[in-house]
Formats: sequence, C-alpha cells, structure tokens
Amino acid sequence: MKLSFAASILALAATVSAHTRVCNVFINGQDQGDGQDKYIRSPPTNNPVKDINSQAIRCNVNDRQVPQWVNARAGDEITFEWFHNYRGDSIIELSHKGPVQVWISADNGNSWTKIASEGLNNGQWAVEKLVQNRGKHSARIPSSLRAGDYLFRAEIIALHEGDVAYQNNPIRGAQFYPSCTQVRITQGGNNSPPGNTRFPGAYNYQDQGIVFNLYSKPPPTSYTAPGGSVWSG
Ligand SMILES: [Cu+2]
Repeated sequence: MKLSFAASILALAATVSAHTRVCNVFINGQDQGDGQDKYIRSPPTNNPVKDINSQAIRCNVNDRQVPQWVNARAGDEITFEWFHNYRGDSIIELSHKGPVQVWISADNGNSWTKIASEGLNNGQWAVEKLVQNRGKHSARIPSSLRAGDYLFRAEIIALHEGDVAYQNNPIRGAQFYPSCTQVRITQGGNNSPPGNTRFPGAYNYQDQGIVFNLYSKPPPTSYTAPGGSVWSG
C-alpha cells in the first residue's frame, strides 16, 4: 500500500517534470527578462495540449492579454527559452522528440503565418537540438514585416506517444506545447503576413507529422512538420 502510493507519486512527478513551457524571450541575444504572465500568455502548468480541435491549440489554456509587449524590429532575431520548472533545468524529457516551429499573428490569434520550422535534420530532432542549446531556439523576424502588434506562437510537438491519434486513444497521441508571446514591431517593412492558417483548424489527425511513429525500424530519416510551409516575407 505504502509502496504503491510512493510509486504513484514518483510516476506523477516524472510525468510533470517531463513537460515544458517558455520562460524568457531574447531579441538579438538580449534577454527581455522573465516573461511569464508579463509578456507571455503563460499557462498555469507545463502540461501539453493534446486535442488539436480545442481552442487551447492556439495559445495554450490561458490565452488572455498580458500587460507587457516585447519591442523588436523587423529583421531582428527572436529567441525563445524553455524549461520544465526553473531556468537551466533539463528543459524537456529527451523522449519528447519532435519539431519546433514559430508562427506569428497580426490579429490577436485569429489567423497565423509560420515563420520558422525545424524537424529532423541529419538524424537530430529539433527537440534534441533545443536541449543541447539549453532550451533556446531562434527565428528571424522577416525584414519586410509591417510594424504593429503581433503574437508570436512558439511550439514544440512531442511525438513519443504520437504513433496513435489522440482522437483514437486519448491517453496517448502527440503532445503540443504552444506558447504565445506579445511582440510589438516598432520598425518594419511593407508586408503583412498572409495569415492563411487558423488554430484550431490548421492541424488534423490525418497529418503525417502528427500521427508519426518515432520507433520504426529502421528509424525515420525524414519528417514533415504539420501546418504547411514557412513564409519568409
Ligand atoms: Cu511531457
């Protein structure tokens, strides 16, 4: 009795610490400070979203305006830093292999445009690279992007239970970690992002980048992330 209670606590702790969320954003390498609930629409926990038809697939479960905006210019490099529970911890359990993508929205999340995507490159998953980079990944803000207020949606998709669709087996399925940061582009160009993508709506359970077997033999050598191609501006 005692043992099984201890075991279940350990199992719970392991599950919780496996997950991840964004804590800080950098512009051209400059740390913008702890952004949680300040300029990041932080969820209350580091749990994944699994239902791709839910509103939470957009900006996670706590999508509301937060008080601050990160200032940046078109052409700047934006970096997102992830962690389990505290900065500099082990970031995300390495079993959680999958792609890392960045999207932008000019209309508070109504429509989205992908600006960065990394999947499987020379046998290395974007999540493995993220852990190697101490939780950081970067994207170039298109230099033609029009000035204005944007949401930047950074996203990890963990495929370790993605060999089946959540729809068919709700205790498994790919895990999504969307995170929305408020960014004010103070100086920009002439182009508005096409915004041809919606969340929910962009993903479906027929996408081969969502129902995907990491453990096939021989191991997968190519992968196409869901949500279409990257807009370069
Ligand atoms: Cu997890």
